[in-house]
Amino acid sequence: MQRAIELGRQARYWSAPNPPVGCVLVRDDQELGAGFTQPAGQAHAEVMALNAAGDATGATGYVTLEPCSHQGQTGPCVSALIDAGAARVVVAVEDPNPQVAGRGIAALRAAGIDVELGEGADQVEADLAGFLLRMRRGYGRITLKIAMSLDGRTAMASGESQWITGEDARADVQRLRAGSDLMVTGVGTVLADDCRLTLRADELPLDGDAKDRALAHPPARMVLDSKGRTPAGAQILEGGQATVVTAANVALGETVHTVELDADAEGRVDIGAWVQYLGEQAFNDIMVEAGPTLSGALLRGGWVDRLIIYQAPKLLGDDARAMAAMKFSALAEAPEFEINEVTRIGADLRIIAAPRG
Ligand code: AOF
Ligand code: ZN
Repeated sequence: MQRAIELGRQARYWSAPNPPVGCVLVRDDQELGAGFTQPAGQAHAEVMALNAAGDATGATGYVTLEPCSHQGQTGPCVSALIDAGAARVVVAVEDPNPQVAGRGIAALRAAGIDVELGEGADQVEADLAGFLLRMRRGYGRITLKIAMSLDGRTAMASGESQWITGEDARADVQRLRAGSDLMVTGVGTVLADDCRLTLRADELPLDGDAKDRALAHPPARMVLDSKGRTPAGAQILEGGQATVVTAANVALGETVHTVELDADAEGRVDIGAWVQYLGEQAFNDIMVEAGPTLSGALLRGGWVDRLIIYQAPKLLGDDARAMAAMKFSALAEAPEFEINEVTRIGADLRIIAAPRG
């Protein structure tokens, strides 16, 4: 299973919206074949492993996610495993996709195959978090990434913010972007930084095949821009790939992919409507890199599943901008987080936290 988990991780930069699954086929302690999920619409992990194995009669299959039972863009993996003569299948996590949801395991058992569930489940729950959340609640994982100073500031009063953190932290962000399906920012950041939210081949700290897979499947990009203020010449619009989400009928030009969603009481894009749209678009991992307005709206509304903070050993002073527009009058109102990981990245710290409770 550990090897299947490692294989699944090799699919993480390119399988979306399909989850990155790994599979190993074993007989008499010999590996017969192994594989991981190919890009959407192509072979699943089990099919890759079966193709590599040739004959799998009497084999045990280790799979990180319950094999699919449905005819999707590819044929059901359970049929492939049954036809190949597998004797036993060890599954880490049940697939919450309503088209599968236990039916894969039931079909294997009905065909006389022994099925074990749960080995490696904790690791796979973490690796497939975005996909599993989307299937269980309707939209994927929302990660908010912030680069800040030791005193919690994210830009000077002038808006200057390039760069607070060092080169290593920025390279780490490139890797996080590669593992996301969608990058999101607010129009304020587009106006202040003219950000692109792209992957940069020369800055991406991956090698060989992993780098090729990441660059072949870069994340989609999106600007939340309620009133349609994104300038026609903004770098993020170059190439016509980015989506601009507005809360009003605004014309941004024929080449700009614009989506109009419901407005909230303040005339801003309603976050609930936006999140529903993200679910419809099947994004598993959504990463937000934004200024205090959008970051504040997401944090205040409790929409952030994961906070990734890069903290640089600098002090920007109290004229500098806070990470999120929020006001509380008592300590009891302050949102609380649990820190899951602290890592040194070059001269900076990376803190990964999740809302408490
Ligand atoms: C598997 N093995 O490696 C993966 C699975 O549209 P399709 O046919 O590609 O099916 C996509 C669904 O299949 C996806 O939503 C998820 O439920 C499952 N992913 N299943 O047996 C795999 N990646
Ligand atoms: Zn499948």
